[in-house]
Amino acid sequence: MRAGTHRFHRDLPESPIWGFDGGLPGPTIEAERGQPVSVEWRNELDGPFPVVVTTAPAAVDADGIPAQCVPGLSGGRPDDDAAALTGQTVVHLHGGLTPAPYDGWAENLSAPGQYAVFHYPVDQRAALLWYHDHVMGVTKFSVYAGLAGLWIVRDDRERELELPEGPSFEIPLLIQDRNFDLDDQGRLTGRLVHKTDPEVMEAFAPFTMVNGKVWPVLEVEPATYRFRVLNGSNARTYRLVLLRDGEPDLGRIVQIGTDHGLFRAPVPVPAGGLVLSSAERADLLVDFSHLDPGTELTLLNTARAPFDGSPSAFTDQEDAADVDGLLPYPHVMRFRLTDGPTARRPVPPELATDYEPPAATRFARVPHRAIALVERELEGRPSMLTMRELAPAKGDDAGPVVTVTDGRATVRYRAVAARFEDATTFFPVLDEDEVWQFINLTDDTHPIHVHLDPFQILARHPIRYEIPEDGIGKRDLAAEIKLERDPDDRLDHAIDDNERGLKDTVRVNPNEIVEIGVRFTRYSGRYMYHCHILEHEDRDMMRPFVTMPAELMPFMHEHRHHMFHGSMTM
Ligand SMILES: [Cu+2]
Repeated sequence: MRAGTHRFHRDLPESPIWGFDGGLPGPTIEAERGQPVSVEWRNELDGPFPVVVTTAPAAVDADGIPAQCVPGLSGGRPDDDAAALTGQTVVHLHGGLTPAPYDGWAENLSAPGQYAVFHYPVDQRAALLWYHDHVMGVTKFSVYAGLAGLWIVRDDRERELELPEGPSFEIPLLIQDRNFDLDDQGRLTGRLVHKTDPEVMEAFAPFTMVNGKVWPVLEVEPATYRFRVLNGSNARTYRLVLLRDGEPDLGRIVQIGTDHGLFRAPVPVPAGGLVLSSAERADLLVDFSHLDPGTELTLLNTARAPFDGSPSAFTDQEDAADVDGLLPYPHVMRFRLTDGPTARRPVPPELATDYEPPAATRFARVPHRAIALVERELEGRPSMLTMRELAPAKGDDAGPVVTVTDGRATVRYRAVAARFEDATTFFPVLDEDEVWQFINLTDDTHPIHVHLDPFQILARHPIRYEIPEDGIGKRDLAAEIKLERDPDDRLDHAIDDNERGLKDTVRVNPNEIVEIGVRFTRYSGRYMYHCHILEHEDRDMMRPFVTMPAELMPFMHEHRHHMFHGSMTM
């Protein structure tokens, strides 16, 4: 990890950045399944922190334009604490089945001049992973400064299917948003700006870049391309629509994989567009054959920010910009057809054979854990977002409780943890199935990422809830949740076809409980799960869990008290 410079657009001056190998994105690492890789992550960062961090004094300017939609500091003061950052790092391989000592625990830091040697077994199916800094409290700044790169795992199954591999027909698309400073004359300086405002604690930057370039053009031949798409933004969720002549042209896209690799069978992308929240991946085959040279296609983002799961309001390209939705420039990139031989590849009808869709019976009687996502508003400071781990309340518990009612049955919970530093309450047993239920009691969609093994999404349930006055305490939580749909709720709470694969990040929408089925394997130790909106993860939507081998559980008996056996909702 080194300081370097990077040109985000040919018309921009060079920007100081921090990057792996001094570049942005970092070098793409390709690894073969079953061939372990060791990386010496050397921290050689120096010089000042390359990003100006600020909070605009007002959410909108005198003309009513949101501060986050324009470059510059919008009258905000540069944050002195961020300017004083010296570059402590710890690298996490997102999606890696990594032993705990090498997983990038957020508090195990390397200072400049120090290094960490991490051993990655790479004993996992082919997938697009990514590595990025994961430092406690300031991941939002170090990833924004450039500390992220791609890691591709290859395996034999993909080769059997003869999927495009490597240049020129397999291309990773790392999508991120960035903002830049202005000089006294109002010209863009290239200096990176991380700007929030009094109403929005996440940075939703106006300029979209792909692989480090703002609004790039990719020349493509009339052939089938494989795009490995990753949303590496701090907070922004994208809903990607491919346009030709201003009309949606999604039919030429087939999705063959997600976070942890191939689906069982290809699926079309959702009619409204491909939704990717922070850290989600999509493996796409796009058929450009039979398009004339010179044809241009545009990739557009139609998702408002902050994202709340609302369906697409997109009608046409001309009015896709939505400044109130913090989307001043919906443009992502363009594809331009060149001359070349037509090379259409058939899409294999059967892809992965190494996993089954989750059977209801498999997960009906296994341990269930419940986590409530809550936002605690604070006077004069940004909100505190936390994940409240819930444990069954005792019958005589008179304290604040969370009740979940499904028809006649009511389950009562008590919040037992809120902040990262609170005592660990989750001790999953290796090689045993579990169900984790994420209960969203906020107005935004949270992409929840679980380290170590992938999971499958079992259900999305619509809910209505009430939180009494002062119901959200520092640790305590009181809420009445009903498993029923609010008549005003516009979300369908469906599991999309392209979410029915092996995932490591799941969108938990407002008014919704998401259930995932997970089984941790192989590695015992201390891991993390968290919201992948980096501004949320840093404050304080992240919690530890400890995986334990079964033979140790008789000696750790009390850890089993924090869960239900069996279902509360199914
Ligand atoms: Cu979040």
